[in-house]
Amino acid sequence: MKTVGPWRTGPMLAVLLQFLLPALRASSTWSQNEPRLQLSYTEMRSRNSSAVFWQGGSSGGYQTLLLDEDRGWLLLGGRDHVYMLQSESLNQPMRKIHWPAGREHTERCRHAGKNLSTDCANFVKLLQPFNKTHVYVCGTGAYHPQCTYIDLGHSIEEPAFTLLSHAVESGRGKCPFSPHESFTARLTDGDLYAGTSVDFMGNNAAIFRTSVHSSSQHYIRTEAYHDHWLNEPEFVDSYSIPDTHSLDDDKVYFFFKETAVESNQLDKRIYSRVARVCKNDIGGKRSLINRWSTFLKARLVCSVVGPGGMDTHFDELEDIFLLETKDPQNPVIYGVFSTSSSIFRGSAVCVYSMASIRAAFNGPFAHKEGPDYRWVEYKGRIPYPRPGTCPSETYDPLHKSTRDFPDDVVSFMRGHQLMWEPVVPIHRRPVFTHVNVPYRLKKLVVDRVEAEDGQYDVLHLGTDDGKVLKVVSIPKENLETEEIILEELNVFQSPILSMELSTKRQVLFVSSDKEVAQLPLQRCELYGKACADCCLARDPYCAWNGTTCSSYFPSNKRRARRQDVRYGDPWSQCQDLGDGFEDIELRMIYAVESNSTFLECMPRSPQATTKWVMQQSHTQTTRELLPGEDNVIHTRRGLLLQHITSLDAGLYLCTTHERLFSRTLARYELRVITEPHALASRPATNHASSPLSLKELNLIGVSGLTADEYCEQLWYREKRKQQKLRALKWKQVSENRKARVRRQNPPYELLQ
Ligand SMILES: *[C@@H]1O[C@H](CO)[C@@H](O)[C@H](O)[C@H]1NC(C)=O
Ligand SMILES: *[C@@H]1O[C@H](CO)[C@@H](O)[C@H](O)[C@H]1NC(C)=O
Ligand SMILES: *[C@@H]1O[C@H](CO)[C@@H](O)[C@H](O)[C@H]1NC(C)=O
Ligand SMILES: *[C@@H]1O[C@H](CO)[C@@H](O)[C@H](O)[C@H]1NC(C)=O
Ligand SMILES: CC(=O)N[C@H]1CO[C@H](CO)[C@@H](O)[C@@H]1O
Repeated sequence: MKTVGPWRTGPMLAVLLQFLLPALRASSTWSQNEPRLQLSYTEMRSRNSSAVFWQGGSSGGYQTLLLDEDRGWLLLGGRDHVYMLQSESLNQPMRKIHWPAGREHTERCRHAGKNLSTDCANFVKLLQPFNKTHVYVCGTGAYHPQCTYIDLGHSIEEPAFTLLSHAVESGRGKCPFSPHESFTARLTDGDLYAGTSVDFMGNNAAIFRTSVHSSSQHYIRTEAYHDHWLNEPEFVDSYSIPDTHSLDDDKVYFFFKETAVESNQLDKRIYSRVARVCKNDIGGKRSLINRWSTFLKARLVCSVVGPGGMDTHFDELEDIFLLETKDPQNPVIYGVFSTSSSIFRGSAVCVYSMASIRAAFNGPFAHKEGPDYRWVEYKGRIPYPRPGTCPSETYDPLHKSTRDFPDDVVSFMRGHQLMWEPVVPIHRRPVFTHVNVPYRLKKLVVDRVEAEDGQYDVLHLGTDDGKVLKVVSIPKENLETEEIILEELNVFQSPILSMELSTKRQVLFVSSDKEVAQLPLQRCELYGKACADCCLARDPYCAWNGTTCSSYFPSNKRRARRQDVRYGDPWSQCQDLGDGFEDIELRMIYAVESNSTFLECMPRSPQATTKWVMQQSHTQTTRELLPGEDNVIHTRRGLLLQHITSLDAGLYLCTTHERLFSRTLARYELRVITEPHALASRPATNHASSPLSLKELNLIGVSGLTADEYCEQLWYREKRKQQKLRALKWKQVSENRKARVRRQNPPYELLQ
């Protein structure tokens, strides 16, 4: 879409609209629920967010994290440096290694027109465990990639943490030249599997296997410059996953996006892919020498069905998380995707089973044929052994290695890398969609959490504007899911580049270019001080323990812990639901006729709706104040009454409603003063609430402000005043408490 000339605008627009309209239409029906808890950038840095920030290194470029759960280390790769932090707390002393690029490479990089500070340095892109004592590390080396080992030693307390500078080797095929290139690599059994480019310009990208432990220069790769192998790929992730009980069947899976050869569109379309190779692939004998002879790829689909039956695709893979299960052959694959469109912004999370991925690779091949040379399902003869099968002596003694494959298998592999069937997500739809927001989801980790009523996969999502979202997707009866955004944390002001989850320490590490943050997985106490708040939040990490909302451990005594993730029903969980009302005192408000006043009532959760009920003094009739009535404006923070008349005098009750639960938040008695001087002679009141002063009343009714600005002003004024009064009132409230009748049945009796 970037390169469209004006002459193509017509058809382009048509294509675009055809693609976009169902999505836009659908988006209005998607629930864009508000996060239960939202912490701003400043709040995140206040003490009660319990986040720890690390800016200890000045190098920046923190793209790479490696967590060692057992030894409590967090390795961090930056510009010209590797840091060793303590995963217990980032505040503890750190160690660092300085590993710059060679001077001649820095010079050459600069002469080639690259930027000294953002390009021509050694950006550490890879940190992979090698053996018990060593970590394999690669950096871009000012467009001259290099790799070596870091020796951690045997001691946990006194780690060696030294770079083996004598063992530095070329990083070609292991690490990209550019620090900005998306890249993946996985070290397994002494071999490094990498998706990277091997040239200065980044044009020659491939999936490589290079040997790390031997000095051999041997490598194997995808064919260069053949767009049906790989077409402008952007690599995302890679994993080694066993396929059967036989080691011979072990495969490495790659996740990436690329320009789709098969899409047949006027414009370039990006598709997401999963590809795989056999670990024991050593290439062909007469053909495909040093090339994969088992490389296959399939499209990874993440889409929602629009109202017209047309799918909206989230085509651009951003990140993959592999959730391990008891069965090593069948981890659960989580992917986060975004839309390709620059107009319609949206992201989605889809979940794939290994079974569906294997099904695609065992299904039909795709093939380009026919007079119009289109991609179709291949229906011809498939040679034996089936292309993509790993050679295994037990399976067929004639095929000990890929070099023993018959010629027809090898030549079939040359022309058939793409599978016909795509991989579809579990339940054929995303578990989470997030559209029409000004940011994209970029990173994801998933935590499988034991809750009182079952297991939940909690998603921690990093955005391109520095937020971390915590989301839980709750299955409902009809295969639908309910998506709840539990938290939105504004951690950084720049994109999240990397995330690591420590289940052992129950923290999440996230990095941006300049900083690293350590975030506890829960902030239960911020959901509220009542059992109902805790329960309504539906956070699998949190439960009501009788006194506070605090983190839930399944091992705790069951009865004492109150949690209901599935339904979030306080009636079933919380005993003392009168808690809200007992402390709600009746506040007296005076207003001058024909002026305005504001009654504050702020719901404790953004997911709650507010209702106002009023009992008129004159008539004693009770009615609900509906939005759209003449002189009332409902705002998120309360009720604005304009052009007050004596008919507005009376009792006002604010209740909030969330699913089946409702509670009272505020009660007011509004008295209307017809003559301002009456204020002076007004008899002293015993009431806790003090009336507005004449000066304050003068401020009300100001014109020239928008309703919002006006409310904002009133709200802050009211808030300041309330804070002053609170201390005083509290004393009175406790004195009056005994005398107060406890009401059980809201709402109308509560008005007195
Ligand atoms: C954090 O604590 C401060 C004072 O200790 C308080 O004013 C603020 O409301 C708290 N923030 C949250 C989100 O609870
Ligand atoms: C290099 O990049 C930095 C940061 O983007 C910028 O401030 C600087 O001007 C650039 N230098 C050159 C020589 O382009
Ligand atoms: C780990 O690998 C390094 C680098 O090859 C080697 O020097 C070291 O002896 C190995 N350590 C163990 C425990 O195998
Ligand atoms: C509930 O949790 C809080 C905070 O963790 C703790 O202070 C309190 O003692 C706990 N109460 C009970 C009854 O366990
Ligand atoms: C007593 C009081 O505040 N009166 C004000 C009501 O509003 C008008 C303007 O709308 C002001 O002029 C009054 O002073």
